[in-house]
Order: sequence, then structure tokens, then C-alpha cells
Amino acid sequence: MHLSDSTERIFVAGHRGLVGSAIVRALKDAGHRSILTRTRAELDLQDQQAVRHFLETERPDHVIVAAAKVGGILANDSYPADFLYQNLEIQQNLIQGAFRIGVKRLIFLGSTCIYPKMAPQPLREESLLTGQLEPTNQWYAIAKIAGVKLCEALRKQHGADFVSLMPTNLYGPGDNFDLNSSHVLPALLRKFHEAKGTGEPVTLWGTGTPKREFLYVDDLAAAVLHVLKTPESLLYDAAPDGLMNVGVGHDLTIADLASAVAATVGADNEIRYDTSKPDGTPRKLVAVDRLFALGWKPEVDLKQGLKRTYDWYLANPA
Ligand code: GFB
Repeated sequence: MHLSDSTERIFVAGHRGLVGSAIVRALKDAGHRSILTRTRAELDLQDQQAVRHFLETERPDHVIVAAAKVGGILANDSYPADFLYQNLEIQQNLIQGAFRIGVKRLIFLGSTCIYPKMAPQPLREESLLTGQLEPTNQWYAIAKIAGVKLCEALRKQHGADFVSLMPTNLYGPGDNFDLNSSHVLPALLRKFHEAKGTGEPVTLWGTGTPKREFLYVDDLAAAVLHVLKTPESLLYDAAPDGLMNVGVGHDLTIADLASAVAATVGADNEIRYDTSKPDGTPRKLVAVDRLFALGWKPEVDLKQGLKRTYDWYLANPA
């Protein structure tokens, strides 16, 4: 059942991450005061007994699964076992645990890399499991597909109101700027910032030709809140299988992203490409008709979002 009252208890798993922290901000801004959070030291989400105990004791009305092992293309490719196993454990403990205590609604967050590498663009929810995955992130994708299917199965078998949101590539304040494990956008902000005024070239990975779609994380948080408040009949009319993409509806090449980042930072360094690094999937623009039909729209364009993220980076040196 949807969120209808600001006193309902909402557990945001992963509240210190890019996504979870934005969701907590959005909930607080909307006047919600019963927001439950636990740090990793307080609650190990890979520990099934601990998660069950926490949920049975705290009895949240709603659960948002924003906790996950995430990273950019190189991290995904380098630590396949971690990405597969940790995500399976975290999501299974939370989804099954939430089901056992009968939460009103659960929102499971994943990523658009669940769709086949060569699926028609824009990627529709119906393309799930119609082809081969992108090899660099198939491990993470398989875990997330299992989560989507567990939510769908619990709904089919038991009528659980569990829904899955698949955001496109996210960025914003609180992002990871570590060059080995980050996604492309924070990596480029850091690379151009550090190269600015040095006359040194900036080296990008791959060929610069893949296209990506970027969603500002506060827009995702607004989408989560919007879905949390949408009555069941409307929600499952728009998404009969309980799966919904979240994106902006347009993408750009990594080379064009680099130009936009350079302009934000005020850098004019030469750009080089290290083609020994992977390109990943050529394109993964998502179809957002389902969520748009429910009345949500993104508000922060790439220029504004880059500026806000760069300002955050400057104010929060690593
Ligand atoms: O954001 P990113 O790491 O992940 O890379 P994916 C996107 C594109 O940017 C790739 C290129 O073509 C990279 O080769 N790129 C260029 C760079 N320079 C850099 C750089 O300095 N750092 C990084 N990280 N990339 C991830 C998945 O895929 O996207 C995850 O691995 C998840 O599972 C996430 O789905 C949203 O967009 O390729």
C-alpha cells in the first residue's frame, strides 16, 4: 500500500550512499520525520539474522532498497564475485525480511544495465531477459535481475506491493570520485579539475563514442517519493510487472560529456583516449513512458547538475 501519511515509518537501506542520502533529503524536505537508517557498523545488511531482527524490532511501514555494492565499469569488471554475491545477499535479506514483516510497500533500486546489451533503444522494460548482457557488468546485472524477479514473484504469489525502479547512470552530490572505482561523470570532473591550468592532457577510457544518459540523483529521489505515494491501482496499471525505468529521455557521447565537464570546470586541456580500457555497452538510453505516465519528470538538466556536483566536490575534498 502506498505512503499516505508523513508519520509512516520508512527504512532507507544505504542512506550514506549517493542514492540513499538523496532519498533521505527528499523525504525530510517533504516533511517525513519517521525515517529509519542504520550505518554499516550498526547493521550488516549481508547478515540475514541481523536484518531480520532489525526489521522485526523496528517494524517499518515501507522499505527502500538503496543499499548495494556499486561502481564504475572497471570496478564491475575487476570484482565480479563481489558484485554478484554481495548484491544477492543484501537484496535478498532486505526483500525477504520486509515481506516477512508485511511492509506496506518496498521499492527496489537497480540499474539499466539489467537490459540486454543489444536491446532496441530506447530500452523498454519489456526487453528484460530477451538477450545477452554487457560482459563488463553482467555480474551486477544478474544480481539486480534476481532482485527484480524476487519482487515480481512475491507480488505474483502473495500480492506483495513490491516495485522495482531502474535508474539510468546517476550522479550528484555525495558521488564517488575515486578514479579506480567511480563512474565516468565524477571521474571526469576530478580529472579535469586536477589537470586545469597544468597544460597536461586528460586521458579518458575507451573510445569516447559510447553514449550514456545521466540523471541527477535528486531527480531520482523525487521519482522514488512519487512512486511511494502512488496508489497501487495506478502504479500497476502503468507497470503491470512492477518494473519501471527512471531516466531523462536523452543521452550523449562520452566525448560530448567530456566537453560539458571541461566547460563546467573551466579547463581546456587536450583530451586523449586510452583504448586499452573497455567501452562497455555502446548505448543504454531508457524509455521513461511508464514513469512519465504517472506524472514524474526530471527537473535538473546536465549543465545545472554538473555545476552542483562540481560545487559539492570543491566543498568536500577527498
Ligand atoms: O560510468 P562508467 O564507469 O560505467 O563508464 P558504465 C561509462 C563510459 O565512460 C565507458 C567511459 O565507456 C567508459 O569507458 N570512460 C571514459 C570512463 N573515461 C572514464 C573514466 O575515467 N572513468 C570511468 N569510470 N569511465 C556502469 C556499470 O557501466 O554503469 C554498472 O558497470 C552500472 O553496473 C552503472 O550499471 C550505472 O555506464 O559503462
